[in-house]
Amino acid sequence: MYPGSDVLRLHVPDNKRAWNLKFEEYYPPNYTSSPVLDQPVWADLPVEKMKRFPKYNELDGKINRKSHQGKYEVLKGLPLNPNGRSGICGRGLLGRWGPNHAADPIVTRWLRDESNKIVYDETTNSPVLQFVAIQRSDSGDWAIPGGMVDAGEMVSATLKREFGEEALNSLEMEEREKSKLQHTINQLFNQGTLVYKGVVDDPRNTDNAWMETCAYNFHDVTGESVGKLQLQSGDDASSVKWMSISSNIKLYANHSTFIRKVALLRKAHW
Ligand code: RP5
Repeated sequence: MYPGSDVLRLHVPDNKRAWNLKFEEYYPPNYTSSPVLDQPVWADLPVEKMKRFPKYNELDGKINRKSHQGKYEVLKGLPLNPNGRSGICGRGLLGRWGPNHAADPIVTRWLRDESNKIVYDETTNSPVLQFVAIQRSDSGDWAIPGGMVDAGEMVSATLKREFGEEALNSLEMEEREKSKLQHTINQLFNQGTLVYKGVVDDPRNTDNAWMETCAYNFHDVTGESVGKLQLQSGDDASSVKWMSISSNIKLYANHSTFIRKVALLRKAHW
């Protein structure tokens, strides 16, 4: 079932997923949700209302329609998901035809005991890393506090903005408090490590609209910077916490694959 709807995806066997594989009986349902059809600023027009097709695979004015995964195909004016058939066409809950760009900040610190010593996992003998996780209010899943890159916005700005809004509730802060926080975030977010760039296996993806992200790790080595901040959920997050990283964590979409990369990078327990 497509999220937030009663539209059922058409089953796509693994051996028919790629667009170049023949699948003659492929007639997926066409669905675009009403919030998207209401034409908010973050959404494109329906194809029938367009004066021209978007400039796919290019920077289209301020809108980035390039994929991190290279050039994608366009069929009869509609872009095709680089990961193949999804069992549904249209845009679903996504605003843009083609890639919908997001950014994911993975903020980490070491798990420490009362005497401030780093905790090691007994089975792997590796230090335990924690990351700031939010609970999404749409699906209830725990996730990285990522968000959409606004038209014309730099990814580095999205990473800070989304972390502030979702994990620290910056939208509801007084100006003075906000600028103090901004300073701490700026310092930590100055040096990030890219851990993933590409399509997200997001439940909202369709044949013609899909999520892509840049996920960066920001590691607070001493635990004295962001590691000490008071977390408070805001915007479209209903909860926030430091989550200990291990192979048992269940997260939204394929976020746990990004977290695994961070664990490997930091030589932490997984
Ligand atoms: C995921 O959706 C991305 O990885 C990012 O975490 C998130 C962005 O969408 P919203 O949280 O803004 O809905 O695909």
